Amino acid sequence: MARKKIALIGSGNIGGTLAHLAGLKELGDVVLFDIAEGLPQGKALDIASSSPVDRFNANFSGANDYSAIEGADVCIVTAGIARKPGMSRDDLLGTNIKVMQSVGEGIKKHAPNAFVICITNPLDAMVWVLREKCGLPHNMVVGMAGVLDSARFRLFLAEEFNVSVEDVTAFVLGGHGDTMVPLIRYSTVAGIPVPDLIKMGWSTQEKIDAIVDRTRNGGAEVVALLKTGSAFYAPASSAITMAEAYLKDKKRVLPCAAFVDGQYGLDGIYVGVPTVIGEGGIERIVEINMDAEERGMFDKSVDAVRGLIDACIGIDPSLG
Ligand code: A3D
Repeated sequence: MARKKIALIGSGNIGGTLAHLAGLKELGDVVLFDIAEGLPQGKALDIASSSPVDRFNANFSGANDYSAIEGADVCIVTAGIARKPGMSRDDLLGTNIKVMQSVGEGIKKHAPNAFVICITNPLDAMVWVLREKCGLPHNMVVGMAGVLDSARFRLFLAEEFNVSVEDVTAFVLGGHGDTMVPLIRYSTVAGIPVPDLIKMGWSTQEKIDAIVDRTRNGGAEVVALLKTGSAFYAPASSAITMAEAYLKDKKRVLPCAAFVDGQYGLDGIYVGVPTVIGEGGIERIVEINMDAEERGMFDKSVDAVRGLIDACIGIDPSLG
């Protein structure tokens, strides 16, 4: 059986980490693509040189021409610019729309059957633009944000409760930004919902509210510390989890920026919702019950995403 082909479009901090993880997990052969000459080739050679040491079998190559991604099974897109301190994700919009144009055309021509995972920010708007530009079916184009946001939420909850991160599940809905909706009611330690843990005296509402706030600002906290860019280890792990769910038909239930059309009363928008990822790409969108307060937060988040999409159409009227 031929190995799967994974194309990484953008070979910066996240792209390089993705390549390394894809190798370590033997998900397939990896092509790194970037507009910067030498960068994808250098990272490909460096990671390939670690394969005899870490004992994994995968071919790595670097390219500056889209023909190299021909026939890819998975494309993970990180091309564009990342945040620096003081920048919001939305500040990236103008530059990254143009990048999505060329990436979309490259995927359309060379990898029309791929499962495409977008990471470029501002995420919910960029995955929408990328889908418009590449024209692939909506179920095959998805944005990575919820896996990362819920991982941050899980980490902070595990630290608060002094339990293993493995036993904490956490739930995050909505857009990837300050309006994201971490849902306490659906977050658990080994099945025990967080509100029950508060009643059991494991924490207080105030402390959990502070954790929700920290989760919403988790990306900015890393940006402020790094000073030269944004988070890349956890974003790469999160996207690899999604790619693996697709390649191995795992039917994982993962929160992703998926195209929602009808569900949640929404009409054709990319936003963070629980999904099932398997060989069919986004096979299902899971519709959960929200109380009035949760729905209010979700609607606010959806409005913020719509605002970004309108801004994209303002910059590139062909998107309208
Ligand atoms: P960085 O290390 O700067 O890498 C980006 C790469 O894209 C660079 O190597 C560029 O040369 C390359 N590039 C620029 N324009 C093009 C183009 N037209 N075609 C191909 N390659 C191009 O950034 P990064 O890897 O740290 O982050 C990548 C993106 O992910 C940024 O937009 C971040 O904001 C975003 N990001 C998203 C999340 C989410 O949770 C959604 C988290 C962290 C970062």
